[in-house]
Amino acid sequence: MQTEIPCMLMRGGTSKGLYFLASDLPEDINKIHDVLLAAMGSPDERQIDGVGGAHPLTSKVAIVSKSTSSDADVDYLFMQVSVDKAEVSASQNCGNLLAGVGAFAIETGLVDASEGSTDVRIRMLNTGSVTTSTVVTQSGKVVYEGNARIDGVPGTAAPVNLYFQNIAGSSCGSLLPTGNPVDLIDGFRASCIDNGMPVVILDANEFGKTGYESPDELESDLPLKDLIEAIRLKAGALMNLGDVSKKTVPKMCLVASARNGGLISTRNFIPHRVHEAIGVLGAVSVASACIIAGSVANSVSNADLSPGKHTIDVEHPTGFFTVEITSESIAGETRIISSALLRTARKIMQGSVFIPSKVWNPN
Ligand code: NQM
Repeated sequence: MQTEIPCMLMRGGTSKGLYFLASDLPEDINKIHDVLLAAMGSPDERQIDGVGGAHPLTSKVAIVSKSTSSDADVDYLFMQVSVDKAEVSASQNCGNLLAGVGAFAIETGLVDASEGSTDVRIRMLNTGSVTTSTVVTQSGKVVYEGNARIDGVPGTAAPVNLYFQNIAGSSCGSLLPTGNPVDLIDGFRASCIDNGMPVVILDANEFGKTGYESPDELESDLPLKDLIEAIRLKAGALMNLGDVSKKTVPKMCLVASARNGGLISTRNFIPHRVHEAIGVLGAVSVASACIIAGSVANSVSNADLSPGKHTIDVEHPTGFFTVEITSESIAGETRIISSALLRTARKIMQGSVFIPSKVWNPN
């Protein structure tokens, strides 16, 4: 016997995952974990017995429901399903899967489509922040085709515009959770920042790296990975995240001078595999760090520190991620007001995922 659960497989930005209505899943969180592990085929390096794509970027889940809050239309809970471990974590947001949430909400009737475009206000339950996602819609339906292009995804698609306000300290309590633009951890300069995603920014050169290595090259450097993980565990505690040994945050970002016309070059450990591009809120945090005096990102990029609107091109292994950041300066301290960026998303499959009924049998 198998249990059949309705869902959609969608690409959100440069990631891919299953999108569920919360009402189609169990209420108990531990049961939800079991269901998601079975749906994705974890734990198994190949995820051969499920729909997971054998990489953290394709082993993601969005759980969506009508919002219980008056400032949002829908609630979105993000779950990272480990590939090779029986672990499911809600310790982080995911801005890439977020790009598909507006479309999913319209497709499932949680939000009515307007003519031309529809603004969907999404509460990210992982941190409580609200974002506005603008989705192209026509005649009551989501439009997926269009001319928008994002690096890391072949071809073009309809644009999804994401707008974030007041997301500083969403997981750690403040933009600079250690109180400093730079700390020394294990002898390395580290900028700990949270503007939507806790990220530790490190200068690649201090680790004997150019910062332009491929994800494969960095992943096969085991001493480097051990060194970065040791710093991560210490940084997690300093960033008010507690013991992060089983959490997917903070992310670890090696930065170097831009070399393709952007402002800064990045390689991101998320936290154990290396991203083929960069996460959405990860990019927002790195871009924010660029305009903070004294940070590693600022010294490497030499960014303009003046308050106002900055368009920041963050380079990554497969191109650029452009973030528009608006900041102000209060008593000499930089405050990030909002950020805006472009993503695309696409419904790939709609149907049911089947899991063994011994995992969950609602009947
Ligand atoms: O930072 C990968 C992704 C992400 C997260 C990760 C993301 C974000 O690319 O908002 O999108 O860092 O785990 O999906």
